[in-house]
Amino acid sequence: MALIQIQVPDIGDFDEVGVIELLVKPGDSVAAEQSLITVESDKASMEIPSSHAGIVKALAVKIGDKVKQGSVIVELETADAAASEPKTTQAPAAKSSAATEIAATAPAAAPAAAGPIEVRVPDIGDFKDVAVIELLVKPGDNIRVEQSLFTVESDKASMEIPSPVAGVLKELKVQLGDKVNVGDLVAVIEGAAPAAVAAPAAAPAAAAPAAAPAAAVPAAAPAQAVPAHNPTAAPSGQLPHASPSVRKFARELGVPLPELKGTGPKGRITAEDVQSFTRAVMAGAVQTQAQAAKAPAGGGSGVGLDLLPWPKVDFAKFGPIERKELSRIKKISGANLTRNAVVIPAVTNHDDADITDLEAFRVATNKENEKSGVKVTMLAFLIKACVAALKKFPEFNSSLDGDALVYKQYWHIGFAADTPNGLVVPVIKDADKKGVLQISQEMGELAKKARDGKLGPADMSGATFTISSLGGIGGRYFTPIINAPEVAILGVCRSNIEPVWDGKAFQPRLMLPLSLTWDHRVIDGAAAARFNAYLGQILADFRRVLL
Ligand code: CAO
Repeated sequence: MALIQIQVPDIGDFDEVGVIELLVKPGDSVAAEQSLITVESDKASMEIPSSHAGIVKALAVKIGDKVKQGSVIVELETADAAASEPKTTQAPAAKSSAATEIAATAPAAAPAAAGPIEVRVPDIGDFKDVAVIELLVKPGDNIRVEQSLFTVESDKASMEIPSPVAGVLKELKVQLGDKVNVGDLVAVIEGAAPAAVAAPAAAPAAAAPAAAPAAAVPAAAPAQAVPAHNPTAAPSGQLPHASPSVRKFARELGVPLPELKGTGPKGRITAEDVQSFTRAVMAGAVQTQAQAAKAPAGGGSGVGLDLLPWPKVDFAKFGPIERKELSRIKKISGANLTRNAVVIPAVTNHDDADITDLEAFRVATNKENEKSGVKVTMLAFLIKACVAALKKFPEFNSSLDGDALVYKQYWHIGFAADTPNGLVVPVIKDADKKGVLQISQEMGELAKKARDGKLGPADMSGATFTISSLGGIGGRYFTPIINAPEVAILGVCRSNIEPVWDGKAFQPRLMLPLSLTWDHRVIDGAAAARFNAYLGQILADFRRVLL
C-alpha cells in the first residue's frame, strides 16, 4: 500500500480555476483515469482524472476552491507496495490540458492584416476527433478577438474555440456533430482594418464559477448563440453553466440546457436538475420552448399535472447517510422509464400459464444436450411463444407514429437483463426464424456481454416487444413499464406448483405468473386478455407454435 497525492496537472496558462464538482469521496475506489473533480474557467470546464487506481483517503479540495497546477486534490491509497512515504503525482495532463491550450494558442496566432483569414483548430493536446457540440456564431456576425466561435467536447472536457482575430465571419466550416482535429480549417474571417484588429489577448484568465461559461459569450453578440438556446426562460446570450458530463447527459435526453435553472453552486446545472426538468416536462408540468412553439394557438388542453415540487429533505438530520451518484445506465434509463410511465396509458393484465409439460420437456432437453454446453432456458421458450402470439395479434408488434400505427413485419424480442450497473435490454433479432436452442445460446452470449458492460447500440436496438423475466429471482406478479416505442411488455415471475381444478379434482400443476402491460391507446382490454390466454395455451402445449 502507498499513499499518494494527486495534483492538478499542467493546465496551461490558467492561474487558478474553480472547483465546481467533486466526483469522488473518501472511501471510493477509483480506477486510473477516472475523473476526480471538475474545474471550470471562463472558456472550458474539465475533469481532472486520477493518475492511479486506488482508494480515496481524503479530498484536499471542496467546491468553490481555486486550484492551479500542483495543487493537491486527492490523497489516494494505491495497491503499490513500493512506497510507504506519501508521494505526489500529477494527474494525467492529457485529459485536461487541451482546453487551456486552445484558449492560449488560438489568440496567439492572431494576424493583424485585413482580408480573409483562415482560422484553424489550435493545438488541442492529445485530443483527437473532438465533437462540435455548439455553434456560437453565424456567418455575417461581427467577431471580436477571443470571442468563442464554437464549443467542442471530449468525454472529459468541453472547450470553446476562440477567434484569433476580429472581423466579420464569412464562413463557418463546421457543423454540429462534426469531429475536428488540430489544424482543421474551421472558419474564415474577413479581418477588420488593421487599426481595428485587437491585439491578441493573453490566455483568458481563470474565472470564478460565477463568471463561468455564462460570461464567455460577449454581450455584443448575444442572440447569435444556437437558436435552440435562446428561450425566454434563460437569459439570452448566456451559455448554460454545466459540466461536460451534464451537458452530454442533457444532450442524450434532448433537454435544452438553457431552459433550466441550475440549483448547483452559482447557478450551475446539475444532473439532478436535468432529471427533474425531464420529469416535469413528461408530467406536463413544464413545456420546453420547442413544445410551446409547436402547441396549437390557444395552448394545449390546460390539464397539466400541476405537480408539487419534489420534496427536499435533509436526510442527514435524521441519521447517517451516504450519497452515491447514479450509474450512467440508471440516469439514462431512469429518464426513459419516467417518460414511458407518465406518457403511456398503460394497463397490466395478470394471468397464469400451465408450464408443467413444457418444464419437463425443457429439463429433458437439457439432459440430452448436457454435452453441448447450451442450456435451454424458460425465457427462450417464452420468446418463441411470444412471437407466435405477436403474429396472431399484430398490434402488439406495432408502434404508434402520430395518428398511424406502424406494424412491423419482423419479430425482434428484447429481454431485460440485470447488470451491476443497472438494467439493459439486449435484443434477439429475428426470433421467429430461430429455434429455442439458438435463442438460448444467443441469450446467454448477450446476457454475458450485458454483465461485462460490452453491449453495443446494435445489440440493444430494434426490439418490437420486450420480456422482463424475474423468474430466476422470485415474486408473483409485477407491472413492467413499456419500453417505448413498443406498445406492450411481458413480465414473468417465478413458477410455482399450484393446485389446479381439472373438473374432478385438484391437480398439482406448475404455474407461471404472467403480467402483460399494454398501451391502451393501441390495445384494448379484450385483446390483451386474448393475448395472455393464447400465450397460456401455447405454453401449456408448445405444439400450438406449429399451427
Ligand atoms: N420460474 C422458475 N424458475 C425459473 C424461471 C421461472 N419463471 N425462470 C428462470 N428460472 C430458473 C432457471 O431455470 C434457473 O434455474 P437453474 O439454475 O436451476 O437451472 C434460474 O432460475 C436462473 O435462471 P437465469 O437467470 O440463469 O436465466 P433466465 O433465462 O431466467 O434469465 C436473464 C436470464 C438475463 C433475463 C436474467 O439473468 C436477468 O437478468 N433477470 C432479471 C431481469 C430483470 O431485472 N427484470 C426486471 C426489469 S423491471 O425492473
